[in-house]
Amino acid sequence: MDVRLIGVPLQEGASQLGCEMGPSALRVAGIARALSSLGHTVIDCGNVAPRTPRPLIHPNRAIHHLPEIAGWLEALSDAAFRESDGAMPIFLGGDHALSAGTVRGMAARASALGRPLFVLWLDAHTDFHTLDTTESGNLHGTPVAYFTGRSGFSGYFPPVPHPVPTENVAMLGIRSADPAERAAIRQTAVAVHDMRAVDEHGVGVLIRAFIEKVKAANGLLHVSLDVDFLDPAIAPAVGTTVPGGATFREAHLVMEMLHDSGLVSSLDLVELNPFLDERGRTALLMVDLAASLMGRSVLDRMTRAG
Ligand code: HAR
Ligand code: MN
Ligand code: MN
Ligand code: MN
Repeated sequence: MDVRLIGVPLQEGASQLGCEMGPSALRVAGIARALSSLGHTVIDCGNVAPRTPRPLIHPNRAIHHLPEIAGWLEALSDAAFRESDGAMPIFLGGDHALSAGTVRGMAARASALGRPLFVLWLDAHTDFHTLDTTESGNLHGTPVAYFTGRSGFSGYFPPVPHPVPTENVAMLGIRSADPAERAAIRQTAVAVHDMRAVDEHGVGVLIRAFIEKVKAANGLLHVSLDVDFLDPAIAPAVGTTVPGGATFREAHLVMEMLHDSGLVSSLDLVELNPFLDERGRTALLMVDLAASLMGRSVLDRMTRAG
């Protein structure tokens, strides 16, 4: 497979500084080597540069860095569309606000191919705030509401010509949602699998059902992996840790099943804050998970560890 690595040194969507270093840490952790050793052709496209911000003032005064994020989204959407032409883009984040742009671009790609886009959101958080409902004002809490076409973004973020239908979105690992997000998401068809569902059914059952749905619709599948999907004990390098996350085994199983499905068109690796890491272990784990998604088997992993 042709793989394109696209660095997104965006940090203004999060409250804590440091995600800007995420693309470098993923590169240092060996993402290009890990994927090319699996037989993929890997091109590192370097980092995306944001558009020059234009002044934007929103009545919700809590919002931080609205002009900067809006400038990123146009550039990211273009990059996603361009680099998904016969290739698989992997976005090296960068905070989760970047997914507003990458999913917008992939939705344009899916539309050009005449296929529906599906999104798997692996996260502790639902990221379903609108510009009106966010109380923290941190825009990494808004991408899913944006790319599913909720109102309240127009005039601020780029228009959404191809909103992802909410029935095409599944979330896994959820254990933190603000009251406004809960109320809004209940009105939608988003499949929200929280950690209770994971405990009760296991990730295998939940992921298999979603994969079957994507397969039946001949869809493209965009996967968005937030570091805080993982338990903080194995992935400390994130500004918004929430206890009780996915284990090493659960996360790898998800990646392996996604690989077997052959449906994944694009991937975000987001929220890695190397400033908070311990000797690079979170960056290495994210690379390891990306390699599982791209076809590394358990036997390969055992060989490497041994
Ligand atoms: N819902 C909270 C807020 O809007 C926390 C959002 C945190 N988001 C991320 N990405 N870390 O999932 O502030
Ligand atoms: Mn700030
Ligand atoms: Mn997130
Ligand atoms: Mn999160």
